[in-house]
Amino acid sequence: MLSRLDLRGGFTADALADSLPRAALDIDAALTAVRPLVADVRERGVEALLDQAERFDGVRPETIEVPAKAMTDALDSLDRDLVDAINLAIEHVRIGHEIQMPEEKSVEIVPGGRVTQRWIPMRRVGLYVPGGLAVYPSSVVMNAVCAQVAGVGSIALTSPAQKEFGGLPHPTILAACALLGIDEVYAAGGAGAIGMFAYGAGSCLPVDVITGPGNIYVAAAKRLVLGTVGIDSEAGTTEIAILADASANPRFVAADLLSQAEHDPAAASVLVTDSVELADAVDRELAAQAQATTHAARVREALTGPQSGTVLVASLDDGLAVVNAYGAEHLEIHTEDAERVARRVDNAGAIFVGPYTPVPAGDYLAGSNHVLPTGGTSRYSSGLNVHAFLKSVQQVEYSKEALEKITTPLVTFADAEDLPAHGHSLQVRSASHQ
Ligand code: HSO
Ligand code: ZN
Repeated sequence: MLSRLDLRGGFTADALADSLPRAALDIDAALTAVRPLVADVRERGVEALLDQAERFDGVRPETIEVPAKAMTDALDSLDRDLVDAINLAIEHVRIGHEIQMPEEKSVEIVPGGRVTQRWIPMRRVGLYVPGGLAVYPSSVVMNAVCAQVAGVGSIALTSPAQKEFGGLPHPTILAACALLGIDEVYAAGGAGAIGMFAYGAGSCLPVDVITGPGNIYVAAAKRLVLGTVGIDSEAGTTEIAILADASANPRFVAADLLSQAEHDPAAASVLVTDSVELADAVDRELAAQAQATTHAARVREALTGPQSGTVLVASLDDGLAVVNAYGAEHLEIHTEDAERVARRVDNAGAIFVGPYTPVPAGDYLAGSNHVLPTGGTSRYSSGLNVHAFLKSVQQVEYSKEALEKITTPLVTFADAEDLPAHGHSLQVRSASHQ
């Protein structure tokens, strides 16, 4: 079922990244499309947002502000088992993110001269939650809990207006907000909503950081406003790679490849293995499981698309080179001694170790975050974590005696850069230079 790339004859590290299955994204075209939408919101504020909702979501909300009652109503009518599941996710994700909080550290550089590393939460953040095909209350949890654990004081959330809900965001999104205690919620989606967060519109004041997944237009709009605000890493169409050897269970492997294919016809499912027998068995399983699954058409399109496939390698070492070059959003390890193998992975949004840690566990309840870098960007960026909502400040304090100790070398340094006034600012304080 999956196409095959046979690298058992070997490969060169340089050519590897380009030869692997990967979706092509035209972010430049998206940037051109979203530029006027963001500019319009910057100029006309709420009116522009309402116009864009009418045009793209097919409904013109009465206002962009979601009333508190809409959120409590949504929670009241939510299935109780789902309420329990969301609450469990909140609890697990909170615990999983609390360990990310950095500690303030302080060091004495010279006696009486100290540098302290402080961590300060962002004052105000904007969380984007997509609508449309994908309505994910789990993404509300991932974004909001992370911001709350970081200690952000002001959290706003936006999600597209839905026609069938009278111009409000989807009720499960609103119910999740109620459970999380998020009361500033907007009915606005797409690039315009990113403009709203960056520049403010109506009662929505500008934020300092925007996070959250979205389609390519949302991603492009976030790139556009970067500099005015901070953004998290780009979380695009979902990807799963699985590194497996002959010991893997093909039913598990197939089920996991299929689970992410269910998100989107453009989703990528990639198997990397040194076992042809396993690859064949996974193909057989995929064919059977894909037929029986609810979103069969979408799954089939994703699994047979050019972004998905099996990569055959000569050895586990080669498999590791392949997964490190690919840098998947999600990487599962189904090998002997999986934990040791996982430690050799440098590039992945998140790593799922062993046969009983499927990606969907992390999508909802494992306690990790599911907003993860896609498209190979795990090379240089991380999954959503508290650092997206924190900044560090170095606080510096020297005593008279400590400053005296660095005066002479500093003056030498400053003179070498032809900046004598720098040296002078120390000399005026120095007993030995007066
Ligand atoms: N796998 C998606 C997240 C998600 N799955 C939400 C289910 N709901 C991207 O990591
Ligand atoms: Zn998922």
